[in-house]
Amino acid sequence: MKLIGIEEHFLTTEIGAAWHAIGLDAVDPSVAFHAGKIEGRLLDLADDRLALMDEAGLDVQVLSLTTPMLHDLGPASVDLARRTNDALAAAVARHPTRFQALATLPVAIPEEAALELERCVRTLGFKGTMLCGRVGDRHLDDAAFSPILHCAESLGAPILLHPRTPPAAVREAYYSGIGPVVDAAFATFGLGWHYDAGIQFIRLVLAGTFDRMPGLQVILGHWGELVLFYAERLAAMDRVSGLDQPIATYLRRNLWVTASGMFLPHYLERAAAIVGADRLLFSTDFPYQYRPGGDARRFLETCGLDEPARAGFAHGNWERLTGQG
Ligand code: GRE
Ligand code: ZN
Repeated sequence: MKLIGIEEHFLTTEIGAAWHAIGLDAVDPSVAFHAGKIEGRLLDLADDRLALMDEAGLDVQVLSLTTPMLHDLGPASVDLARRTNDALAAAVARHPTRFQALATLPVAIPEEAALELERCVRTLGFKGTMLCGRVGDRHLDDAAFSPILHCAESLGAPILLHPRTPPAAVREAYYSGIGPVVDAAFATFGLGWHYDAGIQFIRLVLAGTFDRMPGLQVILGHWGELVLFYAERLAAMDRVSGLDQPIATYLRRNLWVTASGMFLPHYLERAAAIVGADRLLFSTDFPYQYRPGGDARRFLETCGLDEPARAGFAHGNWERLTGQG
């Protein structure tokens, strides 16, 4: 059975250098997570990556830039995004059966970002885009970003809404004072990232984004970035939300959920109960969750879904979402 991973990351030396040039390593601990062996794996878009995919049993990687993307890079990100997307398109062209692509956007300049998304999907054949939530102190539901969301909706291009490190004031208030190393982990992969991404999605719902753009499709990683677990509490806001639909409706109509390398059948079961098994997408979150021994393929085989749902999870749901095949 064909297995497609839809959250699989890369980095370029140019973007790594641009992060360092603005001192992002001092502000965002996630930059340090991309160093050493991980960096080597992020930078490679050729044989080494293909060998690790073979080992994991992954046929296709849908490639996206790693966090925090270009969110902090300002106007320079316009040209940087174009160069990054062109380089990614060349890698996909070299291995068209093994790689697909999500666009890297200059989100801080939303009109340019919308144009670049259109170029990537229409001209380069990309399948959608990834965004890392807020840009500076503006959340994704800010009217400034509506050109990007409208463009994604009209192209039928999904948005993978990825975690990023919470803003400094939130880190200071909630994720500090235990010890520098633990604080950084707590604010990022330990918990902070996941609240951040989940909250960005719920903000889009509550701001009426999906009433204005009923066709917009968003993907959350890590089985729904915490918010799905609390679907019943979220639904209690229906009485006050003023939205066209109950919140549960947006979860079944506008949301898709991916594994991000968390190979846990109970999480899958919970996500399927909320969004539907036909909205589950496979991913390994390469290279961060890479473990030797072929566990990606093994999870597919032991995940508890029946055969048709398993085929959807492995490839069919992604192909349907992105109009392939
Ligand atoms: C991710 O992209 O999900 C990620 C990182 C760095 C460390 C762990 C992780 O970017 O899951
Ligand atoms: Zn990721």
